[in-house]
Amino acid sequence: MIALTGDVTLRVIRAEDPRVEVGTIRRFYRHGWHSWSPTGWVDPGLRVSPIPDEGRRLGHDDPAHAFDTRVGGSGVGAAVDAEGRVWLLGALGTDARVWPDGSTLAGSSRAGPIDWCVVDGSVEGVFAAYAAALGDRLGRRPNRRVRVWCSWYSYYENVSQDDLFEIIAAADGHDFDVIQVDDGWERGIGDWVANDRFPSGMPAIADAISASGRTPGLWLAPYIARADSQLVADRPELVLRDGDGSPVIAGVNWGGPYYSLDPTSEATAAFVTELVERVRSWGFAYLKLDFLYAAAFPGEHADPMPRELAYRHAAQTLRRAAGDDCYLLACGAPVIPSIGLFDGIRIGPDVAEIWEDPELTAMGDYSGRGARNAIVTTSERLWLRDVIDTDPDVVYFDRSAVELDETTLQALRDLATITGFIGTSDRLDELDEREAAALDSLLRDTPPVQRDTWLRWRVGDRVADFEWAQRQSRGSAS
Ligand code: 9PG
Repeated sequence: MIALTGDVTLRVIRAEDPRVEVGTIRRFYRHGWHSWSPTGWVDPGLRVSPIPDEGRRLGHDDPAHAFDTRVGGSGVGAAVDAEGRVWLLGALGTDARVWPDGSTLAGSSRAGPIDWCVVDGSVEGVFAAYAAALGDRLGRRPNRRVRVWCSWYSYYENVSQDDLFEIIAAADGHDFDVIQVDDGWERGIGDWVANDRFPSGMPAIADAISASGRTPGLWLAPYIARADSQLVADRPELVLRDGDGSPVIAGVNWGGPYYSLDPTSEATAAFVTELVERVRSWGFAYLKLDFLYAAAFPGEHADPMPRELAYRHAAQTLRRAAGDDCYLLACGAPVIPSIGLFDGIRIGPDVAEIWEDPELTAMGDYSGRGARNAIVTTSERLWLRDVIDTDPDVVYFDRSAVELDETTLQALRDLATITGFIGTSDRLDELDEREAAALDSLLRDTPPVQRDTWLRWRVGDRVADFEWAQRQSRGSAS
């Protein structure tokens, strides 16, 4: 099939190991595996070093390529040739990898022969054509403008019901659609019952949010469980195992390792279905489903299948259990396999009150918290907004709570306007008048948004250029 739209030529080929002859490859578009994984245009000869810290390494990018020394990407890759023409090789199936190999773009799929898009033309044109093809193949959910208050970036894991009741009151007069309780409400990762800071129980929180006219939102990490959770003690059969029968560790956080649950086992599907139905019955209609990459980890599946196909099963289980009218935001999620099943997806690492964490930068980990990592990865993934809602993570308005300069805060606001996914975590009653006005203007105004070049946008009458963030010492990564 060959389609020509404007300046773009698109072919669909079926192959297990496609090769696209480019000629001299000047730049390579490396697409990170999941929400937090580094993404962007890099030197094709870039040497990458494994992240030395094992816990960080596990949550950083595709574990099957954690020790690669050459650059490669997940699902899609692109190259700029000597004349400035862009060539894109992008999977229309799962389990695909693309990397620069001499004068070619090389691909392979662990799922066997799959369909691939081969597109050439302008950079905006090739990504738009690929996004359209992905939507046709994997499905599209309605595109929505989302205005959400989320508890994470002010309260973190200490959030309490009293904090929520205060925020619900303080949100009065601000145009939020969703108030979302993040990590910190649960007894433990895997043990999805309200903890002591929520003595009234989660239905009371959902009721209070609903009564204020907003959609109640809740954070869950349904496909992981902490090693020391009650779930792992009671239901060890849910845990994904490796070839030796040991639990698969998907990462280290919350002070210890957490395991993947086997997304292909009927027992896990029943557990996840019951969990999602339960939180839906509490009244939550917006779910931030986090650490989903764990459902695409390698392991001995109960029903053997390629691991991103297993992830797609997990996504289907979540959608079926939540129902069509529940907003599902995927986070820490393999990006391409999330299309069509989730309403939105986080497309970068966590924003933070700091520009970067020097310790993470020193180990070459650009998937960690920090405004720089979030701005760089998100601005390189904006092509996805054609096919799925894209969440750039929160904007800060309370200047006293952050170490970020005005340029950075403006970039976060611009990314929110461009994506139409507007989030904040600020303690609303601590905003001064000017800060509250800035929040309201972001929530209410819909200035026209237009793309000038890959990283330069027009937002109303302003230019939003994300190039400067790239130049702020991301080492050799971009
Ligand atoms: C809650 C948070 C917030 C946030 C998510 C996600 O690598 N790590 O250890 C790691 C920890 C937390 C994290 C990302 C990576 O953040 O993106 O918005 O919901 O979980 O725990």
